[in-house]
Amino acid sequence: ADGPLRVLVARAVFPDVIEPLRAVAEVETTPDDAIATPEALRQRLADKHGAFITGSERIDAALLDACPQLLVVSTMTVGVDHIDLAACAERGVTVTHAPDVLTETTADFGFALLLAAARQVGEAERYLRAGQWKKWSVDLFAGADVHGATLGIVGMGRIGQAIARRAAHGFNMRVLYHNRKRLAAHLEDDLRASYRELPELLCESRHVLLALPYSPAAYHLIGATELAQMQPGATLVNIARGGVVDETALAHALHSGHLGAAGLDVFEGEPAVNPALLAAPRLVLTPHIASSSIPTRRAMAQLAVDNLVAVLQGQPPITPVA
Ligand code: 8YV
Repeated sequence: ADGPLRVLVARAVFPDVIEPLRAVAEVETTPDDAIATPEALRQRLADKHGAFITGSERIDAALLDACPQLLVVSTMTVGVDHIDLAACAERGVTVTHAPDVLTETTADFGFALLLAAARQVGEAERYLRAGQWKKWSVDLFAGADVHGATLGIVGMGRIGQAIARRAAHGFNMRVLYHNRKRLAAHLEDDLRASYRELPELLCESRHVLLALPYSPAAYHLIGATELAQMQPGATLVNIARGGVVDETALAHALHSGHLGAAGLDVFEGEPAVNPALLAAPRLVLTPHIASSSIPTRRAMAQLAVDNLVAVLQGQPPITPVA
């Protein structure tokens, strides 16, 4: 490219992590609210060669056509469902993401949501804060056990496997999994996990945790039919993407009492949350924070920066999207 390379950092991110970018490009940083609309992103990105984005910025064909100099899009997320990969490939735009660095932190949070849902941590805390705790009783917030129960994991990638390890080795759980591809036998042995088709997994599991990447094929993978296949009193946890679950059907399954509890970190219209979910009982809701520990968010940003620096210097990306 002629003249200096230019990079947009589309979010307020750790300034010290961004700093090395300045050695290879002119860096435009943006306050968090500056790119609230696709039009604002398009304007800021129009003359750039590189983009540092998060899961909130949508990269589609129309945007790419407005950014003819763009060489590389680096997202600090593992999920890439916000990026039109085919449109990037057609235009020769390299796409990198941030796998591995968030796996353990995200798996921790999957367990946090599972435990919080099964043991009604959110509702119990609200009850106490509301001054409703007048006496102890035997069945006060009596929930389901997590340890020793059967956990069904849908999506056995890096994060699913990290959850399986915690479940089998730390909580003595029986682990079932469903995945597009079966794992190698030695990996199944190591994880103590057994493959199931989705309907069998749903009906055999006390707790079901969703950790699959989003694709159009995963849209409402868990709907009314699948919820009905789950055990009475079962728990559903979603740390994947909101679109995987039919939220209205989930709210029904909680209201009817068929489902024991649920925990959601992701929502179809996030940051807007379906009012049916807000009104549903025994449901723990968090604002897409499964990867949000300080060290991990720094590591995600660092990897996104390292990828940008590599590509802008003409080197191969460290973690390209396959
Ligand atoms: C992000 C995520 O925090 O990496 C992912 O795919 O979902 C999270 O780690 C989220 O996308 C916000 O940018």
